[in-house]
Amino acid sequence: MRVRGMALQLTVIGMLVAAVTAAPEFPIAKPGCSDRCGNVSIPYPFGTEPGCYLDKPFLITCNDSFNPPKAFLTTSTINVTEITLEGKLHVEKYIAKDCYNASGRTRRIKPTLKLAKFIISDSDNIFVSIGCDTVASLSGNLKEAGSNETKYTVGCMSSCNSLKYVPNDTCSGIGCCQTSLAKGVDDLNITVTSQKNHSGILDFNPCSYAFIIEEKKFNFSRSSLLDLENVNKLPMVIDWSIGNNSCAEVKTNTSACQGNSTCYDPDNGNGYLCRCLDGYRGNPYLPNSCLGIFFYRL
Ligand SMILES: *[C@@H]1O[C@H](CO)[C@@H](O)[C@H](O)[C@H]1NC(C)=O
Ligand SMILES: *[C@@H]1O[C@H](CO)[C@@H](O)[C@H](O)[C@H]1NC(C)=O
Ligand SMILES: *[C@@H]1O[C@H](CO)[C@@H](O)[C@H](O)[C@H]1NC(C)=O
Ligand SMILES: *[C@@H]1O[C@H](CO)[C@@H](O)[C@H](O)[C@H]1NC(C)=O
Ligand SMILES: *[C@@H]1O[C@H](CO)[C@@H](O)[C@H](O)[C@H]1NC(C)=O
Ligand SMILES: *[C@@H]1O[C@H](CO)[C@@H](O)[C@H](O)[C@H]1NC(C)=O
Ligand SMILES: *[C@@H]1O[C@H](CO)[C@@H](O)[C@H](O)[C@H]1NC(C)=O
Ligand SMILES: *[C@@H]1O[C@H](CO)[C@@H](O)[C@H](O)[C@H]1NC(C)=O
Ligand SMILES: *[C@@H]1O[C@H](CO)[C@@H](O)[C@H](O)[C@H]1NC(C)=O
Ligand SMILES: *[C@@H]1O[C@H](CO)[C@@H](O)[C@H](O)[C@H]1NC(C)=O
Ligand SMILES: *[C@@H]1O[C@H](CO)[C@@H](O)[C@H](O)[C@H]1NC(C)=O
Ligand SMILES: CC(=O)N[C@H]1CO[C@H](CO)[C@@H](O)[C@@H]1O
Repeated sequence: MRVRGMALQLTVIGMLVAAVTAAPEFPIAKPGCSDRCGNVSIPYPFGTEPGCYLDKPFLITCNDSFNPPKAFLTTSTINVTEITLEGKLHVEKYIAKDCYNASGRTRRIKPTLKLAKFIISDSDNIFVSIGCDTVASLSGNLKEAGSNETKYTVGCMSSCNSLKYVPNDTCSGIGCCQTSLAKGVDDLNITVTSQKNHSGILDFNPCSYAFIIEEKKFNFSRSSLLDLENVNKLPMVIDWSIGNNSCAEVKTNTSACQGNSTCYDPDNGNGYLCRCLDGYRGNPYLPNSCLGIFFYRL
């Protein structure tokens, strides 16, 4: 009997989970506001039109001249692919390259990224450089609460004259090097250069590459040394939060967290985030949105 009861309970929970993950069953945008741009859902505090977003950093520019339309962070060229209510913004970022052929340099790209308000996620991303004649560096500004910005630099160097020394499928330091990021980076430059113009290795590695990438989406194989020449952008994660003050500093009544929700401090950067109380679901930044999960009919 008890076993039967438990099995039934499990089924009910299974159905609930299915019902909850199947569709966004609660409104995610303010009434009268658009909640998508092409394939990207836009939950408040983000929004695409005046009156639809919390304040300037949360503006998403939706460009309809693309099909499907593309979402950009504020008025920048930073391409947004996903926004989560848990404080993550998934974007696409250019990779740094220094490319050669037998006559010399053919192409050099040095991307910079300056975020007005948000922070590059140190828990989701890594810094990677790839190449067999490669010196890469990342220099960034660290923003810490209550102090001035400080600069930090990390570098990676790798050199290999034959593909056979490059382990396949692991970023081992030979032909591929990776490091973690510091907390609080909001502004960075990535540079990559070669020392010998890739001479003698042009057939399997014509370019040096460096980039920040979402760790989960990173895969290295020997063919990356060649194939990345044709890849321009890779996915990266940005941490967003509201305002400049922590939950403790924001008075309960002035925080943007609405009914049936609670305030919490992000792991990275200033500001605060909101979350529906346990057993409630909705957009905690919208009034009357966090409702008990039994409100949602199976
Ligand atoms: C994006 O939307 C288009 C139609 O608007 C659809 O064909 C395509 O599969 C979608 N892509 C993704 C990755 O969801
Ligand atoms: C949309 O993208 C096109 C092509 O890149 C560009 O010319 C145009 O200025 C963009 N429009 C807006 C509103 O950003
Ligand atoms: C934006 O990201 C999408 C999805 O990855 C990509 O297909 C597209 O080329 C990017 N657009 C621009 C303008 O960078
Ligand atoms: C190298 O590339 C340049 C332009 O990208 C081209 O003009 C030149 O012919 C190339 N040299 C060789 C040896 O392929
Ligand atoms: C690399 O190529 C540049 C021209 O692109 C040339 O000035 C330089 O001398 C070359 N260096 C080496 C080590 O071959
Ligand atoms: C990045 O480069 C720009 C222009 O070269 C410079 O003004 C800025 O201070 C650099 N930022 C960092 C974090 O090094
Ligand atoms: C920040 O910089 C300003 C001016 O450069 C200086 O007066 C102040 O003491 C610095 N604050 C900290 C916390 O280092
Ligand atoms: C390296 O790994 C890739 C991806 O797993 C695989 O497709 C390829 O065959 C491997 N190459 C060698 C030389 O083992
Ligand atoms: C946060 O601080 C920045 C710069 O100090 C300021 O421009 C901005 O208005 C502040 N934002 C809020 C919501 O207080
Ligand atoms: C918040 O608002 C409620 C009702 O308006 C009031 O009773 C309470 O004292 C306020 N709390 C603070 C910390 O301002
Ligand atoms: C809190 O949740 C309850 C139960 O779902 C709902 O009746 C109530 O309106 C919610 N309150 C707010 C302020 O959203
Ligand atoms: C960084 C990198 O090499 N990413 C590659 C991982 O694999 C996918 C699909 O195989 C490629 O599209 C990426 O470029």
